[in-house]
Amino acid sequence: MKPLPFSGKTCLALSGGVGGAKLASGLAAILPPEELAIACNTGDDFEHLGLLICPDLDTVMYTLSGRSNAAQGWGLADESWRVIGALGELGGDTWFRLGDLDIATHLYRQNRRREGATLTAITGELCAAYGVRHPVWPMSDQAVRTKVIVPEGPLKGELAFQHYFVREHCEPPVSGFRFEGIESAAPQPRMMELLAGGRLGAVIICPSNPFVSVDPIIRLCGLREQLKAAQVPVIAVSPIVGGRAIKGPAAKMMAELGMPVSARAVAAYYGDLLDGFVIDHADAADAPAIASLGAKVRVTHTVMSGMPARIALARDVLQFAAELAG
Ligand code: FO1
Repeated sequence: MKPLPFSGKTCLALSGGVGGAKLASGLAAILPPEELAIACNTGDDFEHLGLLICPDLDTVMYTLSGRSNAAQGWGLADESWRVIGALGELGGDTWFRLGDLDIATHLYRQNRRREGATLTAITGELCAAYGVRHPVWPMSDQAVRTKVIVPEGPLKGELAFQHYFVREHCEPPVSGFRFEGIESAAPQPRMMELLAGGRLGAVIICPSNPFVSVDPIIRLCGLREQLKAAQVPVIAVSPIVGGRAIKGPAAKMMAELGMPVSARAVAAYYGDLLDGFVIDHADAADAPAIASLGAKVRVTHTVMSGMPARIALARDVLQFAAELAG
């Protein structure tokens, strides 16, 4: 096995959703904490039952801790549902499934927020408690909330992300997104320091939904410019394989936005931000067309059906980044 590249450097992974957490865990399995930092989307966050829920932060944290519910992708393994069940008995909201163990995370976070701690600090405390040694950062300590724009029908207007994703099961057709608060949200300072400093080795955009997991991060003030100015490879892994998303509404959204549902369309969407784009063997025929867009293309196995596949993809991505850096 070739030695890992970027020793002494730090790779920045941008992650959202379950797919992002999977690659983040593969990277964390092979890179030590000082050589990997994970910036997570917080556009999915929402206040629910008096608690601030941070799904993409918690999914990365639980996945890196080895405690996540692998079948579900989100939440904790060995979960029980007595509190949400009792809440239902009382007539409370149960559409968003909060497990008993997961509620401990939300209670801790809510209490620390009440004490004035930043989301970055709270996430660090929770990660330490869950045994996660790699830095996991919210993309910003200020609230950014993804609104899904529904152009017609009974839900016409804007839907809060979790109302779209969970309560409405991603059914309403979408015509766009708005990231409320993004104009005044400061990008995660530690991420900006890493991007501006000399320790950065590569930026890896995980196979997350480009519209609602990656865009909220890269559209933070000044971040896209900073990514392009960074003298390191920026690589994305396609979340679309063989014309479909492995998990989540990315493919449905692309169709509703009038885009072809293809890895190539994702590469075109990211545009000149990318130095490299990683696609699955299922899309190998698209490689020349994608390469003509400007980014170098790597064809490999991108479907992560377990820890060995996550680690293999992480290695591939790092080797690819090293070749581009070379
Ligand atoms: N996703 C669901 O489809 N149904 C749920 O009831 C649900 C509850 C939930 C609770 C905590 C949490 O951290 C995530 C949860 N998710 C649930 C997943 C979440 O909606 C998505 O993972 C992200 O927002 C999409 O990336």
